[in-house]
Amino acid sequence: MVPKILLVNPPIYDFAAYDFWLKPYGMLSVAGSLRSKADFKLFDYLDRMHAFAAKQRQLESNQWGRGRLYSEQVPSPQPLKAIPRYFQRFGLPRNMFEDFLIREGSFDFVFIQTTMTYWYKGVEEVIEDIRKAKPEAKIILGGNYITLCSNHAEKLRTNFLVQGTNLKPLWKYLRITPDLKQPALWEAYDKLKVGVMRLTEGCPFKCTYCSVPKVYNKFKPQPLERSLAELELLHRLGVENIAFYDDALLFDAEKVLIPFLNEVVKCNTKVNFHSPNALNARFITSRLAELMVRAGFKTFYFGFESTSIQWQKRTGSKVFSNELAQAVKYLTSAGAEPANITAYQVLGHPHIDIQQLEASMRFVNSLGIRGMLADFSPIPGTPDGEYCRKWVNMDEPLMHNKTAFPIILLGFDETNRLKDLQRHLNRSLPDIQKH
Ligand code: B12
Ligand code: SF4
Repeated sequence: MVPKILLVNPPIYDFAAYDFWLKPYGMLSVAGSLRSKADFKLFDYLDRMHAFAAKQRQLESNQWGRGRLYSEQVPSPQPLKAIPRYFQRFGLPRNMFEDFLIREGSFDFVFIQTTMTYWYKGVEEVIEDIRKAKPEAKIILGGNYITLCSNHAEKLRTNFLVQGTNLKPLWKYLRITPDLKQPALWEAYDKLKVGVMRLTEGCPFKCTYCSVPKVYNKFKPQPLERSLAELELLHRLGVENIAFYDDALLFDAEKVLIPFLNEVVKCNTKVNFHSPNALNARFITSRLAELMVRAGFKTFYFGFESTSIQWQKRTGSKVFSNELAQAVKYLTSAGAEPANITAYQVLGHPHIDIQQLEASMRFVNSLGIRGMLADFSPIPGTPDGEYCRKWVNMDEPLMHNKTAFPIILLGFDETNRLKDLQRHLNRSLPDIQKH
């Protein structure tokens, strides 16, 4: 008899959340390695294809498969009481999970996905419900919150924590030999329109605000066959939009992205690709831009952050202004729509004094593309996150909240002023008015 494993993607407790191609990819990848060696059930609180969400018009997907999540207002937790924004619980109602647990038989193991460190309240809720309904089940957590806040997570009532990316202790605990060539367990969804892929792991840069350099040993591509098998599976299941979760999708493109996209073109696979997790403009060449557009890339998100050379040098020299301008030129010449190109800029970074944020916003606007302010989340264990202990208690993960930190650093009025300016700049773009 194979073990029964329940997979849960928890609800989100936050001031804001939006289904920006959100999928529990870490957990689905682990489950994929156990395909046919365990009997799986999935409960994804954020699944907008679920019958409850699918019948609500305000939760409908836009043309690229993104959309609003069902939400209910809840009281702000004590540490965030001073933030003048409504706190909410995003995801399917709690009683639906309770009913699901009553309907289902027993489970040997429950896997719970953790994502942002400041989303742990949703994880606590799921643990509480499982402990009540299925006391026999062994609860296993993995993902970003467990990895970055292991001391905090150890206080939860779990049986096993998977910290970082070494899964050997997990296989030993489960007593199952995995098949690491398998793609993620996408068939666990009854209906699927959006999928996620990752062609690489890690990043060669060392930005001072980012946890990736510490968590992943080094940049490592996935085998091409595994990526193609995952694409084939997603396509077969009816997926129309695929978001890449890579941290450095364009790095070593000759060996990774280009061979993958050449196969996509050769097989004439029709899906829309998206890059919400920020591309590095430095690596876009005219040939790569042309191939990306031809293979089906529709939206392009660049991690830009600042025009200030001083700020860029101090935080890791990931990309400079001329490189962004060049990338935009290559992409638009290849046929990408300027309205679908966005540059992220971090808002509320502790070195904002040298960031020249307004000038950076205007520079992005001058390129004819959208700007998006990415609220800064201080991450424990990173140089910039540790520096933020000056302002917040970093041992309380709720204080890593991205809506909260810029307000704490800059004040409510200044944060709103910069956000209004960004909206105003975006509205001034001719192409964007049409969309
Ligand atoms: C994809 C991604 C996003 C996606 C959404 C992801 C999602 N589902 O919610 C998008 C682009 C929307 C996004 C947005 C943001 N993100 Co982000 N994102 C990521 C990224 C690249 C991957 C996260 C992920 O899905 N990991 C799961 C898989 C893909 O990782 P993995 O290594 O293969 O996982 C292995 C193990 O960890 C383990 N595992 C993982 N999960 C599980 C689960 C179980 C049960 C088990 C057993 C094992 C296991 O097994 C896996 C296989 O080896 C991470 C960086 C990273 N590389 O992890 C940042 C990261 C999580 N994001 C981060 C940040 C800062 C943000 C933003 C705040 C940026 C901004 N200012 O706008 C926003 C916040 C959005 C919000 N609403 O609050 C930070 C974390 C911040 C924090 N305090 O927690 C990270 C760590 C990057 C960084 N800068 O350091 N993000
Ligand atoms: S380039 Fe991106 S993923 Fe890499 S270290 Fe910098 S912020 Fe992190």
